[in-house]
Amino acid sequence: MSALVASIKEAAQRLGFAVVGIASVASLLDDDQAFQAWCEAGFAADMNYLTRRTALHAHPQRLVPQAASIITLAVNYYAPAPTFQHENRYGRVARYAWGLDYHDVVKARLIELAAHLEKLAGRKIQARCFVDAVPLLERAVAASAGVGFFGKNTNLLQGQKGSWFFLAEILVDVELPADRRALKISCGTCHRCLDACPTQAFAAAYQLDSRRCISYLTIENKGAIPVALREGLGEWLFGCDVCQEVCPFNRFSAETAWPEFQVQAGAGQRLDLVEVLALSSDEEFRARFQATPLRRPKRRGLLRNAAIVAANVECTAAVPVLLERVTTDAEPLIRSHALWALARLDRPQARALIERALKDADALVREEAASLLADFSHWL
Ligand code: B12
Ligand code: SF4
Ligand code: SF4
Repeated sequence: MSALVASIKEAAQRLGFAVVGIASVASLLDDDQAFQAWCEAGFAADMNYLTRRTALHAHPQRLVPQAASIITLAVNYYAPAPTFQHENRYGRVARYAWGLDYHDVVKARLIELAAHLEKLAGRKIQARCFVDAVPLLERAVAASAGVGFFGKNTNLLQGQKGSWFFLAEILVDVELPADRRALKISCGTCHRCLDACPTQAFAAAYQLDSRRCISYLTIENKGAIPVALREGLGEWLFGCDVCQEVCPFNRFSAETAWPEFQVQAGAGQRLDLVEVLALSSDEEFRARFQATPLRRPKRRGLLRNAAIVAANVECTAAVPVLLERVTTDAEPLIRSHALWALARLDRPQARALIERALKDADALVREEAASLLADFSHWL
């Protein structure tokens, strides 16, 4: 290892990065093929930011032409918490979103690390700092430098530390010797994650069909959640951790050193569904979830999810607020999902509202009502 790389790694570890590697900027040809095939199969669902510029993702130098090396980093976000219980009242938040928004938190420390590198290099450098949501196969870049290996659940895993970590990169115009891929380590014959997925989202090992993944459905998806998948969401209000929770590599996860990812720093592990469903304006929503990843699906997306989870966990305390959403909410997405939830929690009240919803101004609500009416005729 060169003295410069050793100093970079030391500085990164001081700043709280759990693993640091140096990756080459060369195109990742096998990953390119896998990525193109994945998009063509429709597995990217409607995430246009993935399918819009497919020529970039596996080619770091197309993304940042002046880049000569990539510093690839892992940030442990594993925070301790009691076992989740829904108590007919709470929805569950995926672990990565318990604390503050990692985009902002991690980026700040990447910038510090880049400034340090500039001092070490003894000249002005060009450095671009990325965390998620960038047209780059972050896992493939990290894997190429031995930061982890691909699990069958498609997450990047580390043999000793599991998969509860974010990935981040600094693309620099400084030439650094690249690390090698880690020693051969793999899932072997294990297939727990593939079996445990509540919505059968794995088309095969290493291939996730986002259209069925709860993480996609509750966070990235802007529209309705398909009726056939709603029960499969179970208690998951935001994201999903099932395929990581069952993974044997996660048995020995160590606690994060970043206070920003502790449960009390942000929205936490669970949310009161009645409280979420009572958020009646975008301003209230933004104030409640400021600086956390839960802002991503906006009020309309989070309340859509909350309505489904309320029905799934039999949260009868939510009936009054669901009635209010169905009758007064300006968002058709919320009105339609609240109606679906009411039909499960309070059939007599829902019956009357379905008649009304058949004449709703919005087609989404009318369709939901018509499909519920058809269900009702089966139940009667
Ligand atoms: C789009 C996206 C999603 C989508 C699609 C997920 C997916 N599997 O692609 C959705 C919304 C579903 C999602 C969910 C989650 N995401 Co996400 N997501 C992304 C994003 C923005 C792009 C991923 C991408 O390019 N996918 C395209 C496909 C083709 O890539 P891939 O699945 O990695 O496929 C590779 C391998 O399968 C491999 N491969 C193919 N065949 C084979 C065969 C063998 C034998 C092997 C070894 C490999 C292999 O080649 C492919 C190309 O490299 C990245 C950030 C980024 N820019 O990379 C974060 C990222 C992947 N997500 C992340 C996280 C934390 C999550 C969630 C855990 C959040 C949650 N708890 O709800 C879940 C996990 C779900 C899961 N099982 O993957 C982290 C993952 C960190 C880690 N340790 O791996 C990332 C890296 C963000 C970050 N910077 O930290 N995500
Ligand atoms: S995040 Fe949940 S829904 Fe998505 S693949 Fe993993 S277990 Fe399945
Ligand atoms: S659960 Fe098993 S198959 Fe899935 S990622 Fe973990 S080790 Fe691999």
